[in-house]
Amino acid sequence: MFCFQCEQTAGCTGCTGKAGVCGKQADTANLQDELTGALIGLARAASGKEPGASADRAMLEGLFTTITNVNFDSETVRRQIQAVHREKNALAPGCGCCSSPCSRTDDYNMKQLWEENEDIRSLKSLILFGLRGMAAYAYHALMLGYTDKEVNRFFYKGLFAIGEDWGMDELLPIVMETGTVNLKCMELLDRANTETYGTPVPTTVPLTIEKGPFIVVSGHDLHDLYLLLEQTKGKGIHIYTHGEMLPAHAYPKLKAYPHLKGNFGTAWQNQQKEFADIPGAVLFTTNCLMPVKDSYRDRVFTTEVVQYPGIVHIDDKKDFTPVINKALELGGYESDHPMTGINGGTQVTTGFGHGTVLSVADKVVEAVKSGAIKHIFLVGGCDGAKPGRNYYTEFVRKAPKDSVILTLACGKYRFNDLDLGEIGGLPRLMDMGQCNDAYSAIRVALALADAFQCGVNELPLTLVLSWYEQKAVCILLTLLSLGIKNIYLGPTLPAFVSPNVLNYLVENFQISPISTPDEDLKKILSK
Ligand code: FSO
Ligand code: SF4
Repeated sequence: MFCFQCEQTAGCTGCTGKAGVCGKQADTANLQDELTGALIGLARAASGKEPGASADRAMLEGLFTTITNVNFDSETVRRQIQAVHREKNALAPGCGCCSSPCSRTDDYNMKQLWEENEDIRSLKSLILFGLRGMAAYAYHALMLGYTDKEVNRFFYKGLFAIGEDWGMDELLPIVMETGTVNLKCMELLDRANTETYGTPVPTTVPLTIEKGPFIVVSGHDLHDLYLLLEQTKGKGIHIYTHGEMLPAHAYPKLKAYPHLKGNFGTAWQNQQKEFADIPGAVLFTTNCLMPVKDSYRDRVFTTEVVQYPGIVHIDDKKDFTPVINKALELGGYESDHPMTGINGGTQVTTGFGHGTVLSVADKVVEAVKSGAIKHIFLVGGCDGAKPGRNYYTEFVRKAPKDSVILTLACGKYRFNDLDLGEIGGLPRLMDMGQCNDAYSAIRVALALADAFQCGVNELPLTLVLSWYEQKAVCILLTLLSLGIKNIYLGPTLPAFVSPNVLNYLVENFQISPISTPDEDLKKILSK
């Protein structure tokens, strides 16, 4: 196997051997490569044609499946390869039985990519990993009935490019286009989420688990949470969010369920410790699933494209009865079970999406003009297991009192239980939502630039980002495609960015690797 798509990749170069650092076994990793090669074959077969809804669905599922911490189950990956082949044969019906094959619709051998010249490999990896992240967002939107032709078509265009013998000049524009199309995709998901469940409102979320049966819902898919809330109505079961599901509390139509009680635990990488002997059921709707330990193996369930060998999977019929029965059987804690964030806080807040922040835009503009707010930081992105991520906690703690911290995605668990106080009636720490709600941050940044009649790069705004997996890649590409400069990125730079590509990013976008909170704050605030 070879895989270097996430931040925890072995030795900061690549996972090889029997298994990846994430626990993905070599046979599954190889099958995921085969699946990606089949998707490139599908993109080739679709060239000059109009793929239909079933091909689009196979495309999204195939790409989403290969994201870090989503699918550890070889059997389901095999079935997906077959499904992709069926779609390819439907698009190019004569190819399978042609007597003089031209190889134009062949599957791609991913070994070719991993053995490419390092700069080409780097650009193609940026496209591939960006597409994987974007596919997850398109998939969630699709589950709510929202889809976009231009977004769907780009998956084929990007994958087709990966299979071609193209140079830097041809690949670079596609890297940037991945970012541009991802903005459209995040906007689509924002529309799907807000039109279905309402505009998020600021909400305080307790971290205590009340006594009695409960289910913890992890991942990003609001539709699954909604279906589970419906199916558990009046059953005496409490529902808690986990990880990236936390922002669900802010959506009026989800918030309206009285049994949606609070948030369980902290960020994804602590799950093996926090779920040990948990007297409740856990449902994973997306990443980030870690190898399941014996102490809670019988109470974990997966749905959507998440799968783990031996773990009960809830299929597309969405009958959550096994999850509900498990929660009732386990019974929950006998008395209220207080939990805290990593800094000892007992509650967190969320719900500061673009709807809320832009509704008080006048206040923000006034506070910046009067000097009450001197700087705005967006400290967001993924959390992860590697040491060095306490940088983000320290950065937020040390940020001056006249600054505001916007945050999003699971990296916020490093500091979201801190009470940072208020500035001019606004909380200093505002959680904008999941990683896909980077769309909200972009809307706010563009609106502020408009109000001050300047470019986003001229605003007193700095992005301090943490990355872990492929959704962070597509978001970073979106920010670059918008021309946003001076981003601070950590905890380490991606292994798939070659020195030449890094030079390009530094020269054109002034991306900086993070150093220490003190040094970076000094550098940012002295500008
Ligand atoms: Fe975190 Fe995991 Fe949302 Fe990622 S939960 S690391 S960026 O999957 O997707 O933020
Ligand atoms: Fe390694 Fe990350 Fe790939 Fe898992 S997803 S095999 S940890 S690079």
